[in-house]
Amino acid sequence: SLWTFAVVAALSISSCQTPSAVPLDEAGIIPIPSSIAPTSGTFELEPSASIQLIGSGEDLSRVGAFLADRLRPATGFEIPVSTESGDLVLELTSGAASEKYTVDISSDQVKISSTSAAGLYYGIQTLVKAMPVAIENTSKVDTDWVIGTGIIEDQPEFAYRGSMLDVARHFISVEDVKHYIDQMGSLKFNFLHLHLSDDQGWRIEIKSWPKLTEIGGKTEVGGTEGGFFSQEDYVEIVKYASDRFITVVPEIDMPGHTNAALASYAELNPGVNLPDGDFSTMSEGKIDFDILDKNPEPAELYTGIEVGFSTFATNKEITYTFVEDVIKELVELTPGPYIHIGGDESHVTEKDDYIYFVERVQEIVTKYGKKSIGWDEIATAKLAPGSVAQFWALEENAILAKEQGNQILMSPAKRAYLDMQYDSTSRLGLHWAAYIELDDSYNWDPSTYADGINKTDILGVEAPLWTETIANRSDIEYMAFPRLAALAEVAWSSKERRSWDDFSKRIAIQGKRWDINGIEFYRSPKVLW
Ligand code: TNX
Repeated sequence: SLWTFAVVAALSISSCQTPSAVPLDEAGIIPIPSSIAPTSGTFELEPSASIQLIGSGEDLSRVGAFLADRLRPATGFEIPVSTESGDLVLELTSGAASEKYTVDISSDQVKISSTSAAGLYYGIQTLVKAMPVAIENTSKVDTDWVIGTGIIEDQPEFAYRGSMLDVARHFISVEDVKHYIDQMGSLKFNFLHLHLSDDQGWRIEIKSWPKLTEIGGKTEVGGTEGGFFSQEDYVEIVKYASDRFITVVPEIDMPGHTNAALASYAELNPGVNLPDGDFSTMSEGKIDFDILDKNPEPAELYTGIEVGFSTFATNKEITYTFVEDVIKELVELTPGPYIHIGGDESHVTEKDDYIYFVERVQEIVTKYGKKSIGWDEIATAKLAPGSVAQFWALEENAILAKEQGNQILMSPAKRAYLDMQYDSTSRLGLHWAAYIELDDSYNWDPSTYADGINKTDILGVEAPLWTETIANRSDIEYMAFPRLAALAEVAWSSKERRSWDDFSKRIAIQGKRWDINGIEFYRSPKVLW
């Protein structure tokens, strides 16, 4: 009949056409780019596809190889990389290096351009998120690799976009750190802060003070076996991160949060504390000054989750010898500009002693050519030029930093802490700061969050994952995802471009990617997954 003919004709016409693509602005790109201008065509990645590099340098070849490696497993295509004309073009343009990039998708070519390799890398991440989610598969999928045409222009809102892993409360293996770095890279984060020491564990080998890891690295929260990174492990992490344009910031938390070091070396302990002016109980009313010089007992290893009970002896030279040795070794392994000196919750350090300590430690960091980052309390001391205060709790400390002409890294515990429970039923996490549902981690603006702290005072945004309740990869994934993606967008995208309604749709697409990646993310009830 005529009707059958019409149906058959319609079917055969549609099967002859190029497969349709999702328009670029509905593809689910996270973080949302500065601008997306979709056009109505499609680009299809064919089995013969190749990558063309325009420009020169090792970094360019590296991102070329990265793109090919990213596309090969799921497509099964060969995807050679060369300077010959190709379907996927990576162009390093001249000009001052910036993270800004353009992705120009026409029906016969995709061109990513930037003045830096980092920018090209971000363009690659955007392109991958514009492709069908099947690209996440690690083995060949038979499908049409089609994307919508158009132009994407993009650049980050903040220079520092970070996440922190607390490898001290529970040790995290090199393999799991790398897995986390992969996700960070795909979300355009550029700083990984490693919290390498705390009361419950010392996690980085220091050759001049070997007992730190021999003793202080043994245990972790709950009394299970701890662990530590050898210097080779640490270098491997630094390299893996740097290949993804991520800079490692190592933290040695001090003078509080130091029980593991105090258990390893008795001489770092404050020892006998004479109450000011009250020596009446000393033998025959005479002060036995000898006792002040005697080595105190080492602290006991600690596997609980209380904070604020430990402190280095801030008045002994040995402490500064120790700190200098540690910083010196760390600096040799750390190409990035920052050393994080902790400084939080030093509740048993006298205020004056705390200030003296923080100022001296900053001097050591400066002497070795690096800048200090510290938790916001360090702003109660005199900050060295270029030191950064990491805001987590107290606005007044952020103001102190600003008044000294120093920048602030925004990690408000009520929004940016990945260890906070989503709600009272979350199987892991703490809730001393807040319950943080996905929309809470998304709906805030770093530039207006703290009174008196404006965009120009802010270096960037960091999402810390404390691990008191988090013991393995599955726990990390449940707490970090999907919130890490929300915080990536807070750090990268402008306030004008961000909208929860739109993000909630894009994160559902990201969820399909995570499912393919085997990432056990939290299925927030705020999203139609
Ligand atoms: C406070 S935030 C801490 C950490 C804990 C965290 C748990 C900060 C600078 N200090 O020692 O792990 O709360 O949420």
